[in-house]
Amino acid sequence: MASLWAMVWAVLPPRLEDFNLEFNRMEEGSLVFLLRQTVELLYEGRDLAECLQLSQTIIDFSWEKLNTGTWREVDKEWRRVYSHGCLLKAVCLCKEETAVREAIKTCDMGLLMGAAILDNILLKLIKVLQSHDAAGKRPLEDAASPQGSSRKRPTVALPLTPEIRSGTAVPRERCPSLEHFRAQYLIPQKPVILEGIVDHWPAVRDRKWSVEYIRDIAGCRTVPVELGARYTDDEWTQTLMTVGEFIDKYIVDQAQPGPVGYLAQHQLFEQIPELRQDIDIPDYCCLGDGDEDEITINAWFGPMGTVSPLHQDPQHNFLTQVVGRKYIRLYSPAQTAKLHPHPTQLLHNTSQVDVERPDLASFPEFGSAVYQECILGPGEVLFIPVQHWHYVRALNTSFSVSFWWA
Ligand SMILES: O=C(O)CCC(=O)C(=O)O
Repeated sequence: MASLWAMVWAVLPPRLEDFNLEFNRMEEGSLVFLLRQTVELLYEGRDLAECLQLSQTIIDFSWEKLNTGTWREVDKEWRRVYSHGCLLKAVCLCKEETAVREAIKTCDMGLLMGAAILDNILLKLIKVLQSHDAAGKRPLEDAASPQGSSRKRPTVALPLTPEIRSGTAVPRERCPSLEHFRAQYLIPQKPVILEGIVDHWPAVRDRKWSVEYIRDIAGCRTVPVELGARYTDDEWTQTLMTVGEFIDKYIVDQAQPGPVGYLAQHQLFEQIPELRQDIDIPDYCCLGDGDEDEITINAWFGPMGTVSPLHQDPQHNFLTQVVGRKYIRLYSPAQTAKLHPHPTQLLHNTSQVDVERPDLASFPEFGSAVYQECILGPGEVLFIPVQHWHYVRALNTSFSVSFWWA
Protein backbone atom coordinates (compact mmCIF):
# COMPACT_ATOMS: atom_id res chain seq x y z
CA MET A 1 0.00 0.00 0.00
CA ALA A 2 1.29 3.48 -0.85
CA SER A 3 2.25 5.68 2.08
CA LEU A 4 -0.43 7.98 3.42
CA TRP A 5 1.59 10.98 2.34
CA ALA A 6 1.70 9.71 -1.27
CA MET A 7 -2.03 8.97 -1.22
CA VAL A 8 -2.77 12.47 0.03
CA TRP A 9 -0.66 14.03 -2.69
CA ALA A 10 -2.53 12.02 -5.29
CA VAL A 11 -5.66 13.95 -4.25
CA LEU A 12 -4.07 17.42 -4.28
CA PRO A 13 -3.79 19.47 -7.50
CA PRO A 14 -0.55 18.31 -9.13
CA ARG A 15 1.05 21.76 -9.40
CA LEU A 16 0.97 24.93 -7.38
CA GLU A 17 -0.51 26.77 -10.40
CA ASP A 18 -3.51 24.40 -10.38
CA PHE A 19 -4.44 25.46 -6.86
CA ASN A 20 -7.18 28.03 -7.46
CA LEU A 21 -6.72 30.84 -4.96
CA GLU A 22 -8.86 33.51 -6.58
CA PHE A 23 -11.23 35.22 -4.17
CA ASN A 24 -13.77 37.93 -4.97
CA ARG A 25 -14.76 40.82 -2.77
CA MET A 26 -12.22 40.04 -0.06
CA GLU A 27 -11.33 43.19 1.79
CA GLU A 28 -8.87 41.24 4.00
CA GLY A 29 -6.22 40.89 1.27
CA SER A 30 -3.54 39.97 3.77
CA LEU A 31 -5.30 36.72 4.65
CA VAL A 32 -5.40 35.69 1.01
CA PHE A 33 -1.71 36.54 0.86
CA LEU A 34 -1.13 34.31 3.89
CA LEU A 35 -3.10 31.53 2.22
CA ARG A 36 -0.94 31.76 -0.92
CA GLN A 37 2.19 31.73 1.21
CA THR A 38 0.99 28.61 3.05
CA VAL A 39 0.18 26.78 -0.18
CA GLU A 40 3.64 27.68 -1.51
CA LEU A 41 5.27 26.33 1.63
CA LEU A 42 3.37 23.09 1.21
CA TYR A 43 4.20 22.65 -2.47
CA GLU A 44 7.81 23.53 -1.99
CA GLY A 45 7.93 21.07 0.91
CA ARG A 46 9.97 23.56 2.89
CA ASP A 47 8.61 23.75 6.38
CA LEU A 48 5.54 21.71 7.21
CA ALA A 49 5.50 22.80 10.86
CA GLU A 50 5.22 26.41 9.79
CA CYS A 51 2.65 25.45 7.17
CA LEU A 52 0.57 23.80 9.89
CA GLN A 53 0.82 26.87 12.08
CA LEU A 54 -0.18 29.21 9.26
CA SER A 55 -3.13 27.05 8.27
CA GLN A 56 -4.34 27.20 11.88
CA THR A 57 -4.08 31.01 11.74
CA ILE A 58 -6.17 31.00 8.56
CA ILE A 59 -8.75 28.76 10.22
CA ASP A 60 -8.90 30.91 13.38
CA PHE A 61 -9.20 34.16 11.48
CA SER A 62 -11.86 32.98 9.04
CA TRP A 63 -13.71 31.22 11.93
CA GLU A 64 -14.12 34.66 13.53
CA LYS A 65 -15.66 35.92 10.29
CA LEU A 66 -18.01 32.92 10.06
CA ASN A 67 -19.23 33.62 13.56
CA THR A 68 -19.87 37.34 13.15
CA GLY A 69 -23.48 38.33 12.45
CA THR A 70 -26.06 35.88 11.18
CA TRP A 71 -25.05 32.84 9.10
CA ARG A 72 -26.95 34.16 6.09
CA GLU A 73 -24.91 37.36 6.10
CA VAL A 74 -21.55 35.56 6.06
CA ASP A 75 -19.72 36.17 2.80
CA LYS A 76 -19.33 32.83 0.98
CA GLU A 77 -15.73 33.77 0.24
CA TRP A 78 -14.95 33.50 3.97
CA ARG A 79 -16.36 30.01 3.92
CA ARG A 80 -14.03 29.19 1.03
CA VAL A 81 -11.07 30.61 2.91
CA TYR A 82 -12.03 28.52 5.95
CA SER A 83 -12.22 25.35 3.83
CA HIS A 84 -8.79 26.09 2.35
CA GLY A 85 -7.40 26.49 5.87
CA CYS A 86 -8.93 23.14 6.85
CA LEU A 87 -7.54 21.45 3.75
CA LEU A 88 -4.03 22.73 4.36
CA LYS A 89 -4.11 21.80 8.03
CA ALA A 90 -5.44 18.31 7.27
CA VAL A 91 -2.72 17.73 4.69
CA CYS A 92 0.02 18.82 7.10
CA LEU A 93 -1.42 16.56 9.80
CA CYS A 94 -1.14 13.60 7.44
CA LYS A 95 2.63 13.78 7.51
CA GLU A 96 2.25 12.26 10.97
CA GLU A 97 0.31 9.05 10.42
CA THR A 98 -0.87 9.22 14.02
CA ALA A 99 -2.91 12.35 13.37
CA VAL A 100 -5.25 10.86 10.76
CA ARG A 101 -8.33 11.12 13.00
CA GLU A 102 -7.62 14.79 13.61
CA ALA A 103 -7.15 15.29 9.88
CA ILE A 104 -10.56 13.69 9.18
CA LYS A 105 -12.16 15.91 11.81
CA THR A 106 -10.53 18.98 10.26
CA CYS A 107 -11.89 18.06 6.81
CA ASP A 108 -15.35 17.52 8.30
CA MET A 109 -15.24 20.99 9.87
CA GLY A 110 -14.39 22.38 6.42
CA LEU A 111 -17.34 20.50 4.92
CA LEU A 112 -19.77 21.56 7.63
CA MET A 113 -18.80 25.20 8.03
CA GLY A 114 -16.97 26.03 4.81
CA ALA A 115 -17.85 25.91 1.14
CA ALA A 116 -17.01 23.41 -1.61
CA ILE A 117 -13.51 24.01 -2.95
CA LEU A 118 -11.29 22.46 -5.60
CA ASP A 119 -13.88 20.04 -6.96
CA ASN A 120 -14.93 18.75 -3.52
CA ILE A 121 -11.39 17.95 -2.50
CA LEU A 122 -12.28 17.64 1.20
CA LEU A 123 -14.60 14.71 0.46
CA LYS A 124 -11.91 13.03 -1.65
CA LEU A 125 -9.32 13.51 1.06
CA ILE A 126 -11.61 12.04 3.72
CA LYS A 127 -12.14 8.97 1.53
CA VAL A 128 -8.38 8.42 1.35
CA LEU A 129 -7.92 9.02 5.08
CA GLN A 130 -10.76 6.71 6.03
CA SER A 131 -9.45 3.88 3.88
CA HIS A 132 -6.10 4.32 5.59
CA ASP A 133 -7.53 4.52 9.06
CA ALA A 134 -8.41 0.96 9.95
CA ALA A 135 -8.70 2.09 13.56
CA GLY A 136 -11.54 4.39 12.50
CA LYS A 137 -13.75 1.33 12.25
CA ARG A 138 -13.38 0.52 15.94
CA PRO A 139 -15.37 2.08 18.77
CA LEU A 140 -13.58 5.00 20.34
CA GLU A 141 -11.84 3.78 23.45
CA ASP A 142 -12.36 6.99 25.36
CA ALA A 143 -16.08 7.35 24.69
CA ALA A 144 -18.13 7.70 27.84
CA SER A 145 -20.43 4.84 28.72
CA PRO A 146 -24.14 5.69 28.67
CA GLN A 147 -24.29 5.26 32.43
CA GLY A 148 -21.44 7.72 32.90
CA SER A 149 -23.00 10.41 30.77
CA SER A 150 -23.46 13.64 32.68
CA ARG A 151 -26.32 14.57 30.36
CA LYS A 152 -28.58 11.83 31.61
CA ARG A 153 -31.96 13.29 32.43
CA PRO A 154 -34.90 11.55 34.05
CA THR A 155 -37.58 10.83 31.49
CA VAL A 156 -41.14 9.78 32.17
CA ALA A 157 -41.82 6.52 30.38
CA LEU A 158 -44.59 6.68 27.78
CA PRO A 159 -46.55 3.61 26.68
CA LEU A 160 -43.91 1.78 24.67
CA THR A 161 -46.12 1.03 21.70
CA PRO A 162 -49.38 2.97 21.56
CA GLU A 163 -52.37 1.03 20.30
CA ILE A 164 -53.57 2.31 16.95
CA ARG A 165 -57.37 2.35 16.70
CA SER A 166 -58.83 1.52 13.28
CA GLY A 167 -60.69 4.85 13.16
CA THR A 168 -57.48 6.87 13.40
CA ALA A 169 -55.05 4.63 11.48
CA VAL A 170 -53.26 6.12 8.46
CA PRO A 171 -54.24 4.04 5.39
CA ARG A 172 -51.68 1.81 3.70
CA GLU A 173 -51.01 1.09 0.02
CA ARG A 174 -48.59 -1.39 -1.52
CA CYS A 175 -46.66 0.09 -4.49
CA PRO A 176 -49.57 2.18 -5.85
CA SER A 177 -49.21 3.52 -9.39
CA LEU A 178 -48.07 7.12 -9.73
CA GLU A 179 -51.50 8.06 -11.03
CA HIS A 180 -53.31 6.37 -8.12
CA PHE A 181 -51.06 8.07 -5.58
CA ARG A 182 -51.56 11.44 -7.27
CA ALA A 183 -55.34 11.19 -7.45
CA GLN A 184 -55.99 9.59 -4.05
CA TYR A 185 -53.36 11.22 -1.83
CA LEU A 186 -51.28 13.99 -3.39
CA ILE A 187 -54.10 16.09 -4.85
CA PRO A 188 -56.46 15.75 -1.84
CA GLN A 189 -53.42 16.07 0.49
CA LYS A 190 -54.09 12.92 2.48
CA PRO A 191 -51.43 11.00 4.38
CA VAL A 192 -50.71 7.40 3.40
CA ILE A 193 -48.13 4.75 4.23
CA LEU A 194 -46.48 3.35 1.12
CA GLU A 195 -45.22 -0.21 1.46
CA GLY A 196 -42.73 -1.96 -0.79
CA ILE A 197 -41.40 1.15 -2.52
CA VAL A 198 -37.93 1.14 -0.96
CA ASP A 199 -37.39 -2.63 -0.99
CA HIS A 200 -34.63 -2.16 -3.59
CA TRP A 201 -32.59 0.21 -1.41
CA PRO A 202 -29.20 -1.20 -0.38
CA ALA A 203 -29.98 0.30 3.06
CA VAL A 204 -32.73 -2.27 3.55
CA ARG A 205 -31.19 -5.09 1.45
CA ASP A 206 -27.55 -6.04 0.97
CA ARG A 207 -25.98 -3.15 2.90
CA LYS A 208 -28.71 -3.31 5.51
CA TRP A 209 -28.28 -0.44 7.93
CA SER A 210 -27.70 -1.20 11.58
CA VAL A 211 -25.93 0.69 14.33
CA GLU A 212 -22.75 -1.26 13.61
CA TYR A 213 -22.99 -0.60 9.88
CA ILE A 214 -23.35 3.14 10.50
CA ARG A 215 -20.37 3.00 12.84
CA ASP A 216 -18.36 1.14 10.21
CA ILE A 217 -19.10 3.63 7.48
CA ALA A 218 -19.11 6.85 9.48
CA GLY A 219 -17.74 6.19 13.00
CA CYS A 220 -14.87 8.67 12.71
CA ARG A 221 -16.86 11.45 11.00
CA THR A 222 -17.68 14.64 12.88
CA VAL A 223 -21.35 15.68 12.68
CA PRO A 224 -23.72 18.08 14.46
CA VAL A 225 -25.84 16.42 17.13
CA GLU A 226 -28.88 17.77 18.97
CA LEU A 227 -28.89 17.22 22.74
CA GLY A 228 -32.09 17.25 24.75
CA ALA A 229 -35.42 15.48 24.74
CA ARG A 230 -37.04 17.95 22.33
CA TYR A 231 -35.99 21.12 20.55
CA THR A 232 -38.55 23.21 22.41
CA ASP A 233 -36.89 22.51 25.80
CA ASP A 234 -34.79 25.25 27.37
CA GLU A 235 -31.85 22.90 27.91
CA TRP A 236 -31.88 21.75 24.29
CA THR A 237 -28.59 22.45 22.56
CA GLN A 238 -26.38 21.37 19.66
CA THR A 239 -22.82 20.15 19.58
CA LEU A 240 -20.32 18.47 17.30
CA MET A 241 -19.08 14.94 17.89
CA THR A 242 -18.06 11.92 15.87
CA VAL A 243 -20.71 9.41 14.86
CA GLY A 244 -18.80 6.83 16.93
CA GLU A 245 -18.99 9.02 20.05
CA PHE A 246 -22.69 9.65 19.38
CA ILE A 247 -23.40 5.93 19.15
CA ASP A 248 -21.44 5.18 22.31
CA LYS A 249 -23.11 7.92 24.33
CA TYR A 250 -26.67 7.90 23.07
CA ILE A 251 -27.57 4.90 20.98
CA VAL A 252 -28.17 2.19 23.48
CA ASP A 253 -30.95 -0.32 23.36
CA GLN A 254 -32.34 -0.09 26.84
CA ALA A 255 -35.58 -0.92 28.55
CA GLN A 256 -36.34 2.69 29.49
CA PRO A 257 -35.64 5.89 27.59
CA GLY A 258 -32.25 7.29 28.56
CA PRO A 259 -30.32 10.43 27.70
CA VAL A 260 -31.44 11.85 24.41
CA GLY A 261 -29.18 12.92 21.60
CA TYR A 262 -30.42 13.15 18.04
CA LEU A 263 -28.41 13.10 14.87
CA ALA A 264 -30.96 15.10 12.91
CA GLN A 265 -29.11 16.38 9.93
CA HIS A 266 -29.85 18.08 6.62
CA GLN A 267 -26.31 17.71 5.32
CA LEU A 268 -25.42 14.17 6.34
CA PHE A 269 -25.87 12.59 2.92
CA GLU A 270 -23.79 15.29 1.21
CA GLN A 271 -21.11 14.92 3.85
CA ILE A 272 -21.08 11.11 3.75
CA PRO A 273 -21.75 9.97 0.14
CA GLU A 274 -21.28 6.31 1.15
CA LEU A 275 -24.61 6.54 3.00
CA ARG A 276 -26.25 8.45 0.15
CA GLN A 277 -25.44 5.52 -2.17
CA ASP A 278 -27.59 3.24 -0.01
CA ILE A 279 -30.83 5.18 -0.55
CA ASP A 280 -32.81 6.54 -3.47
CA ILE A 281 -35.24 9.40 -4.04
CA PRO A 282 -38.78 7.88 -4.24
CA ASP A 283 -40.18 7.91 -7.79
CA TYR A 284 -43.35 9.64 -6.56
CA CYS A 285 -41.34 12.86 -6.07
CA CYS A 286 -41.48 13.30 -9.87
CA LEU A 287 -45.13 14.31 -9.37
CA GLY A 288 -43.96 17.53 -7.74
CA ASP A 289 -43.19 20.80 -9.52
CA GLY A 290 -39.62 21.11 -8.28
CA ASP A 291 -36.40 19.68 -9.72
CA GLU A 292 -34.78 16.63 -8.18
CA ASP A 293 -31.79 18.66 -6.99
CA GLU A 294 -34.17 20.83 -4.95
CA ILE A 295 -35.23 17.86 -2.82
CA THR A 296 -33.81 18.00 0.72
CA ILE A 297 -32.77 14.66 2.18
CA ASN A 298 -32.60 14.54 5.98
CA ALA A 299 -31.20 11.92 8.35
CA TRP A 300 -32.83 11.19 11.74
CA PHE A 301 -30.73 8.81 13.82
CA GLY A 302 -31.47 8.47 17.53
CA PRO A 303 -32.23 6.22 20.48
CA MET A 304 -35.57 5.01 21.76
CA GLY A 305 -37.60 7.90 23.13
CA THR A 306 -36.35 10.60 20.75
CA VAL A 307 -39.24 12.98 20.16
CA SER A 308 -39.84 15.53 17.44
CA PRO A 309 -42.53 17.83 18.88
CA LEU A 310 -45.68 18.46 16.86
CA HIS A 311 -44.72 20.78 14.01
CA GLN A 312 -45.39 21.47 10.33
CA ASP A 313 -43.06 22.00 7.36
CA PRO A 314 -43.46 23.98 4.13
CA GLN A 315 -42.96 21.01 1.79
CA HIS A 316 -44.33 17.51 1.21
CA ASN A 317 -42.45 14.79 3.03
CA PHE A 318 -41.73 11.12 2.43
CA LEU A 319 -40.63 10.01 5.88
CA THR A 320 -38.90 6.67 5.33
CA GLN A 321 -38.16 4.27 8.16
CA VAL A 322 -34.93 2.31 7.69
CA VAL A 323 -34.07 1.01 11.17
CA GLY A 324 -36.47 0.62 14.12
CA ARG A 325 -40.03 1.86 14.52
CA LYS A 326 -41.65 5.23 15.18
CA TYR A 327 -45.01 6.31 16.54
CA ILE A 328 -46.33 9.21 14.44
CA ARG A 329 -49.37 11.42 14.99
CA LEU A 330 -50.68 13.64 12.16
CA TYR A 331 -53.08 16.61 12.19
CA SER A 332 -54.26 18.34 9.03
CA PRO A 333 -53.71 22.11 8.68
CA ALA A 334 -57.46 22.55 9.26
CA GLN A 335 -56.82 21.62 12.92
CA THR A 336 -54.21 24.36 13.45
CA ALA A 337 -56.28 26.53 15.80
CA LYS A 338 -56.70 23.58 18.19
CA LEU A 339 -52.99 22.84 18.26
CA HIS A 340 -51.83 26.08 19.90
CA PRO A 341 -48.79 27.00 17.82
CA HIS A 342 -46.07 28.88 19.73
CA PRO A 343 -46.71 32.62 19.47
CA THR A 344 -43.10 33.50 18.57
CA GLN A 345 -42.05 33.87 14.94
CA LEU A 346 -39.19 31.39 15.42
CA LEU A 347 -41.46 28.58 16.66
CA HIS A 348 -44.73 29.48 14.93
CA ASN A 349 -44.62 26.13 13.08
CA THR A 350 -44.44 24.19 16.38
CA SER A 351 -47.29 23.34 18.74
CA GLN A 352 -47.02 24.15 22.46
CA VAL A 353 -48.83 20.91 23.30
CA ASP A 354 -47.01 17.79 24.48
CA VAL A 355 -48.98 15.41 22.27
CA GLU A 356 -48.86 12.25 24.38
CA ARG A 357 -49.21 14.09 27.71
CA PRO A 358 -51.33 17.13 26.83
CA ASP A 359 -52.05 19.74 29.46
CA LEU A 360 -55.75 20.04 28.65
CA ALA A 361 -56.32 22.69 31.30
CA SER A 362 -54.02 25.05 29.37
CA PHE A 363 -54.90 23.76 25.88
CA PRO A 364 -58.51 22.52 26.12
CA GLU A 365 -59.24 22.59 22.36
CA PHE A 366 -56.47 20.10 21.78
CA GLY A 367 -58.65 17.33 23.17
CA SER A 368 -61.11 17.66 20.28
CA ALA A 369 -58.55 17.95 17.47
CA VAL A 370 -58.96 15.23 14.84
CA TYR A 371 -55.87 13.20 14.05
CA GLN A 372 -54.45 10.15 12.31
CA GLU A 373 -51.66 7.98 13.66
CA CYS A 374 -49.44 5.09 12.78
CA ILE A 375 -46.47 3.02 13.72
CA LEU A 376 -43.95 3.21 10.92
CA GLY A 377 -41.72 0.17 10.58
CA PRO A 378 -38.58 -0.62 8.57
CA GLY A 379 -39.08 -0.29 4.81
CA GLU A 380 -42.26 1.79 5.17
CA VAL A 381 -42.69 5.32 3.82
CA LEU A 382 -45.15 7.82 5.27
CA PHE A 383 -46.40 10.54 2.94
CA ILE A 384 -46.89 13.71 5.03
CA PRO A 385 -48.59 16.33 2.85
CA VAL A 386 -47.29 19.91 3.02
CA GLN A 387 -48.20 21.76 6.24
CA HIS A 388 -49.56 18.62 7.90
CA TRP A 389 -48.63 18.72 11.57
CA HIS A 390 -46.56 15.74 12.66
CA TYR A 391 -45.37 14.44 16.01
CA VAL A 392 -42.78 11.65 16.04
CA ARG A 393 -41.48 9.38 18.84
CA ALA A 394 -38.93 6.64 18.30
CA LEU A 395 -40.08 3.35 19.84
CA ASN A 396 -36.56 1.93 19.70
CA THR A 397 -33.21 2.83 18.18
CA SER A 398 -34.21 4.35 14.90
CA PHE A 399 -32.80 5.67 11.63
CA SER A 400 -35.22 7.44 9.30
CA VAL A 401 -34.61 9.35 6.11
CA SER A 402 -37.00 12.07 5.04
CA PHE A 403 -37.36 13.65 1.63
CA TRP A 404 -38.77 17.16 1.55
CA TRP A 405 -40.11 17.91 -1.90
CA ALA A 406 -42.52 20.28 -3.60
O1 LIG B 1 -38.36 11.60 12.54
C1 LIG B 1 -38.38 12.62 13.20
O2 LIG B 1 -38.05 12.68 14.40
C2 LIG B 1 -38.85 13.91 12.59
C3 LIG B 1 -39.07 13.86 11.12
C4 LIG B 1 -39.57 15.16 10.60
O3 LIG B 1 -40.05 16.00 11.34
C5 LIG B 1 -39.46 15.48 9.18
O4 LIG B 1 -38.98 14.66 8.40
O5 LIG B 1 -39.89 16.59 8.81
